[in-house]
Amino acid sequence: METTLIILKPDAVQRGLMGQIIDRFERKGLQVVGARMMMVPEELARTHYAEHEGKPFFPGLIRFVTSSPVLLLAIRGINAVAVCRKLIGATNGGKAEPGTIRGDFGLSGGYNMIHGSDSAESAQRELALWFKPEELLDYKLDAEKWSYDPSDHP
Ligand code: IDP
Ligand code: MG
Repeated sequence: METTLIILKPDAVQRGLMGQIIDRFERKGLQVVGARMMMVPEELARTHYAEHEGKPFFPGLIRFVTSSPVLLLAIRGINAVAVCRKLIGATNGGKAEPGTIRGDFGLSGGYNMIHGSDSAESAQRELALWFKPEELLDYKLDAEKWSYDPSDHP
């Protein structure tokens, strides 16, 4: 089991897409183990996106993610990091495949609605950055026995 960090960015919240996006994860069979809305402090945004510091879009990205509330989600499942990235689709909504979240709901390169950790290491770093340990809940999802074959489990 893997847990990944998802952030519904200000455009998703403002466009009223939170429910539809969460639905994509739930209907896939993934488990929501943490959720919180917040205004993002600039320092936290800079730390989260540190790998992009110095790129031309960086100042606009920081302005964007700090401009209005975001919804943080921690999503758990087998291979959750890769599964979520696949559900999210390519960075630019205009190029993302139909059927993905970005491909179905957006057109923009920057205002692309959602962040998902890109590796298991990023997920660990980012979950620690955004959530307190006690905010990540360990609970049994009863439907899980119908979402996974016993042989799916490592
Ligand atoms: P990702 O979110 O698909 O992992 P990254 O390359 O890690 O994409 O970029 C982080 C975020 O920075 C993107 O989700 C997007 O909001 C923004 N971004 C990336 N590239 C551009 C760009 O070329 N123009 C404007 N914003 C960008
Ligand atoms: Mg990225």
